[in-house]
Amino acid sequence: MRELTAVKDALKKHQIELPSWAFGNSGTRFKVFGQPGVPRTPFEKADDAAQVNQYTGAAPVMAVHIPWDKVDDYEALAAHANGNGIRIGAVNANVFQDDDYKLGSVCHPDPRVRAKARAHLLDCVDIMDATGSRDLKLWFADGTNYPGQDDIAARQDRLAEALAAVYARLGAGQRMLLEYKLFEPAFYATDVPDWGTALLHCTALGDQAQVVVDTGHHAPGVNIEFIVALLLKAGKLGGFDFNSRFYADDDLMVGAADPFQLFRIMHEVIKAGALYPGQHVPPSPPPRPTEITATSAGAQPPGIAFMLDQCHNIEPKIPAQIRSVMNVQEAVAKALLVDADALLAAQRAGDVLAANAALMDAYNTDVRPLLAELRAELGLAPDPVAAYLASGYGAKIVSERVGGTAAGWGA
Ligand code: RM4
Ligand code: MN
Repeated sequence: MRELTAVKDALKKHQIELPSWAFGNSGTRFKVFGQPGVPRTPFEKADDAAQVNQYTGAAPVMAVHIPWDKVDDYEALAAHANGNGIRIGAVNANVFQDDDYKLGSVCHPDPRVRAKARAHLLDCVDIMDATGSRDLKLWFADGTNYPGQDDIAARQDRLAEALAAVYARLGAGQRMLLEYKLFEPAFYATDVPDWGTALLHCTALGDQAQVVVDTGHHAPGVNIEFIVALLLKAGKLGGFDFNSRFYADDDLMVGAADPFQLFRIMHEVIKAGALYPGQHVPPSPPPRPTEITATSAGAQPPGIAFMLDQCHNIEPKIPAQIRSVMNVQEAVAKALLVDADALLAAQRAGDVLAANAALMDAYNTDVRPLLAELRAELGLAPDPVAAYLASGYGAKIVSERVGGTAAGWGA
């Protein structure tokens, strides 16, 4: 087991990014059950996100989704967030909720629709400039439902053309994060269905383009940590959209369905020294002559965005976000506890059981007392959910947020 002070120090440097949309109403295609007190504006979403950060001390960033978080003055939104101790994170483009996008956005057969989608993506970069955001996150609902509906290869060319135009607009220090998803809303062929497709596009674009792994966007049984390990090696892992799934893209709380998978993912991140900029890299086997090495970047550059992408359809939203942050922290703490020397020695000796035990010993450790200690060191309550519930904030927003239109994407 690693020294506990080092584990706590690493945890203190690890930051989690919250999705603004988690605080608004959401639902399934069958029904949105509205909750009292949900934000009416992006400013109120930032207030709620700040609560999550206040009680966890680990989530000082809020991603926005445009146009769900459209405001007249983005600098004012960023200043409001800053005043609450958080900052604006990834700007998520939305080119999937307009009638024009019935057959796609940047891959649409009609150049007029493609131009409209591209203009929106460029507007999102303007918003990044105004808010100081580093990341443009792109997820496309593009795809086809029937064989022959459109030309698969031509759609890839249209996608590449749009991505190149937007990439050229990025400023220094800004990144384009491309997210893949197996299916939905398209059912026959999705235009960015997997990490291979995303990686091909990002590699063609350059160092400022990286892949986002949304943990809910794979077929059941896919080994996500394998994908993570390979993207890290290639210097192309830009971020995560964390959530849990039992069936498809369920967007449930991260760590709820499969905390062991989350641990395995974080183990790969920590091995690659990518938990936070400057993370100490544990020992690893010496490289072999044929080793797959990073592309142009040379190594995984610092700064993976550890984002949540979740919806809280039936549970209260702010405590659900707090719980999610805690779940990530528990996985990180366990992964930090892996005895890297023992693991490496067992692997080199071909000792299957000892190697597996090195991982399982860490995973089976109850890290909750350690995290409570960490919070005490940061001047926080040991149980963030209980502290939030006792604060009265939930009742306050229910009584204050009357009138206006509750935020949400509808269904
Ligand atoms: C997509 C994808 C994106 C998210 C939208 C709402 O499935 O996960 O990241 O922004 O949903
Ligand atoms: Mn996502």
